[in-house]
Amino acid sequence: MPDVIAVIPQPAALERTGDAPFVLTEATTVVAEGRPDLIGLAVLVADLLGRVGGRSVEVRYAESGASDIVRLRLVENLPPGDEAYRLIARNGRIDLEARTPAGLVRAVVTLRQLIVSAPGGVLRVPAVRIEDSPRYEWRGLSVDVARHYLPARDLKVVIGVMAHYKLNVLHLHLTDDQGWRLHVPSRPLLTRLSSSTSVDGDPGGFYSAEDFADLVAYGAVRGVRVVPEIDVPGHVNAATHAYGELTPSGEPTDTYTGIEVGFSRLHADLPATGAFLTDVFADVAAMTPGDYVHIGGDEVLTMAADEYATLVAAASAAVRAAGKKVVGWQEIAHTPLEPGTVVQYWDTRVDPEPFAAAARAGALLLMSPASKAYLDMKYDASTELGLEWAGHIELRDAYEWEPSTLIEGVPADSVIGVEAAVWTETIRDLSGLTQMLLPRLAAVAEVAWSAPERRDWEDFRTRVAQQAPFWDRLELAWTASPQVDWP
Ligand code: TNX
Repeated sequence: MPDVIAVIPQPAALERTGDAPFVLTEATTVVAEGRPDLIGLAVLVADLLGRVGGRSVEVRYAESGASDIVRLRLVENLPPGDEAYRLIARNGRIDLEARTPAGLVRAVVTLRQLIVSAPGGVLRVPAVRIEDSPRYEWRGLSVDVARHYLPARDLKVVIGVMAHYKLNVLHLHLTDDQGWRLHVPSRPLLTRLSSSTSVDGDPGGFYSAEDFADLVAYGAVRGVRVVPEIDVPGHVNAATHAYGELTPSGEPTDTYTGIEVGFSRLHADLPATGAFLTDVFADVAAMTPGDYVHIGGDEVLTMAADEYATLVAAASAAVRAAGKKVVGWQEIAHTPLEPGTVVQYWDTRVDPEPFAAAARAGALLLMSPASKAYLDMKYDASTELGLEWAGHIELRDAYEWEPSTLIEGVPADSVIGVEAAVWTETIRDLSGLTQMLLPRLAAVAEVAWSAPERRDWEDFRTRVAQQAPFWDRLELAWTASPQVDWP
């Protein structure tokens, strides 16, 4: 019987070549050109092969010997895009080719998923030829670290899981009513006074500038960019608790550890508000090497439309002045937007026309439909954690949906990508988080990466079953959805 091939997300093209498989031996070495950006990656590949093989694998920086090698190479003859790659495995050698180091990272995780342990402890890679590139350039996961704080070491585990499924954007919801999680140099009281709280009186915490830079670097090596979200002009109780000047009375608000939404707000007519937005977004932009900063904009239930538009415009202007592009939750589509602004769609219960209008005006849509991609929704009524306001999301629900036709009147080429989201009102730690993410994150990742004609539920079901040993090896908690025959 041929070795099982179970790559997620499904590659654009994968063929078995019929050659003998590659066998990982004592003599296997990784070969790469000695460029700084390839050296780090070569070390990562060697480490990975060494870890699955239980022995150390060496790296060499010049072509020598044509056998027992895993070769990393930058080439041009590939489908367009930074993330396209080719993987050719056969007896004696594996070639990983891409246009950029980011593309090689995608090839490396595919290789990792192709390794099978055959009887006798032999590790092999079936002889295949894969040519692959993503459908969407934005394949994200949003994590709410405000309702419950998650230490940076846990976020690194999340980044590892994301990279394994070729997701490339970690969106961090860093601020909300319950806590402020990022140190902002110009407003030090935000973390000094508002970081120690979480939902239900659970412990809080925050990321220092160094923690954040370290996380960004950890993601960069794995092809994952960080998009920070500072949620305004609602969801701001942590800010108004730290700075009373942001409230009409001048008095700070009390801490909040419940899970209601929509009650807190900034005020456009207070003198401190403009400076707050300018300084905070300038600081956050300066900490962010990526192109995007998220301004929130969701669920402001106690504000007139014109004041909301004024505050969204002020936050957006601050982000743009700092050289970044703006992302906001779908409510910002009701305000005038600059072309290139990313509108993150989540609430499917509303009129689609404002999104169609925003797209006509040059906005891009990021698809996070709550009923498919909100991975804090319960799988079914028996799920211990999670909420239910957008319904239950079983694995198949997270898999079978089509981003390009989701919003009536929004053309396919206005869709920049797909993002899963996990809100943490009921999730207090990494184990809770991965129970909600796995296996559903793998499903959303395939929606984001694979062409629609390459997606097939029955086929996905059998591939996702093969992921369980990997999650177990990493000691990640996951949910045994009854829709899959787990091994
Ligand atoms: C809606 S979606 C929210 C969050 C909640 C989430 C719970 C969005 C932009 N806002 O504030 O945490 O539902 O599922």
